[in-house]
Amino acid sequence: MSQIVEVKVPDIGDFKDVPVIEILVKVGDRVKAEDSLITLESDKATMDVPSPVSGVVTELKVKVGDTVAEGSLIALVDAAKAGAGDDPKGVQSKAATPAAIPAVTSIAAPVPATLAAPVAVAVPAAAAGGNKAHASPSVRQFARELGVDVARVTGSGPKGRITQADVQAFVKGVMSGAAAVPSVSAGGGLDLLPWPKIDFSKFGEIEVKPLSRIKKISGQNLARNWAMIPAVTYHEDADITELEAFRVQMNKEHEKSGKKLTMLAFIIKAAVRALQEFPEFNTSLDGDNLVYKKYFNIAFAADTPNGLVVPVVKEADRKSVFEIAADTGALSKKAREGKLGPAEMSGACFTVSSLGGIGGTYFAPIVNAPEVAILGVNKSAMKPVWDGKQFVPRLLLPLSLTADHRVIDGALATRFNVYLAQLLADFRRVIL
Ligand code: CAO
Repeated sequence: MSQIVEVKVPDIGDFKDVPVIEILVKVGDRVKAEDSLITLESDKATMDVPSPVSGVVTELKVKVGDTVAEGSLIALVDAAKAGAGDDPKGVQSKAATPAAIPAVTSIAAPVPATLAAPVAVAVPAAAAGGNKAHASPSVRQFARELGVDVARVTGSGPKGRITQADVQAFVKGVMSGAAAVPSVSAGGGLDLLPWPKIDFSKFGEIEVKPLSRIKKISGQNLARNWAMIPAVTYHEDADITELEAFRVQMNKEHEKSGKKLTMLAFIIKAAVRALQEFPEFNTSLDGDNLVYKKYFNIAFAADTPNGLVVPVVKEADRKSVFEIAADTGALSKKAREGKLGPAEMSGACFTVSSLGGIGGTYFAPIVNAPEVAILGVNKSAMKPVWDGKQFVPRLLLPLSLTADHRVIDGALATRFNVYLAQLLADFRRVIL
């Protein structure tokens, strides 16, 4: 037996032709008394119309964009289908009108399985300018329950209004390290599929080892940076024939002192000069602002038995190449011993990731947010270079610069790369 209840717009004051801006349920949804069904927006306020009874929505009489007034029929709810424990209040009359529209109502909308428990999403505060997000009271309440600042959510509804689906998509995006990246389907979030769950033992023998702590932390950072930064990698070769000869000569001269110059130290020194020449590379995005740094701390990726860490050479602009080499040597040793402190891994402006001691030709490093660029370096190799008359053997160092396209355009990135290659080709330019 069904017990159909007509849900009508209650007394909303003197308003006529109030647009329906959001439908919060669909036919077949089970609702509890006081659950919001639709959202209306007058010139003055946004209001939710709750269901007066528990039951199942059997018909929706309005759609987004329709206009309603007091008494307009918005939905039919079958109160006979109220679940056990629900109180089918107000079922006596066939046509039920909610007593009033609460300013903020709570909805029991289904939350994706992965978010079954409210999740505190660590989202930075809204940028200066305050919360101008358009969202109905129920959506705001829903966002609050999930710990989401609605100002960070991109709305896909009419006039950019934030819907419940937008909040869910945003949370999914944050959980997957990709907050608020627009999607082609829903307009928010990445709509990612869950990670494939496969029983590999079905196919052969396996051994399961937990990820190291460093891998877990760096993995989360890398996933966020890869998903959130529209990055492009630019390649260049630097002719380091003379520089390498100079480095070898210097190391011979300083053999007894125990001092050693590395190519990495020269690259860091040259990178500082390039950052000074191209200040956009020494910045970080902060909302709609770009923070220009007047200091030059250069991080470098260090491969350790426990995973990748990124120690920082502080004030590299004030250090000689010998001092930088001593710093990278000491920091690499500490990194391999797992003894780096947080202060030694923070405050970087730009990162150099050198695989030169191993090999490779080129690669595409991931920007180390909130920096805006990273330089990848591979193994130098002797190659024939045309000098206008003949091919001559030159030592070429492959450079791979990845830059955040929100801050750095391709032309600027290429200018930076060309300049950096010039510095390495003739290191006297660094002191100019
Ligand atoms: N081309 C050719 N040879 C190079 C070179 C280059 N670009 N860079 C270094 N080498 C040589 C060095 O000269 C050294 O040889 P010598 O002892 O004869 O001088 C040898 O390779 C070993 O160098 P190294 O890599 O141990 O030392 P480094 O100072 O160049 O680098 C460090 C230090 C910490 C950057 C490096 O040990 C390291 O960990 N690299 C890996 C970084 C990494 O994993 N990046 C990827 C991040 S993204 O996943």
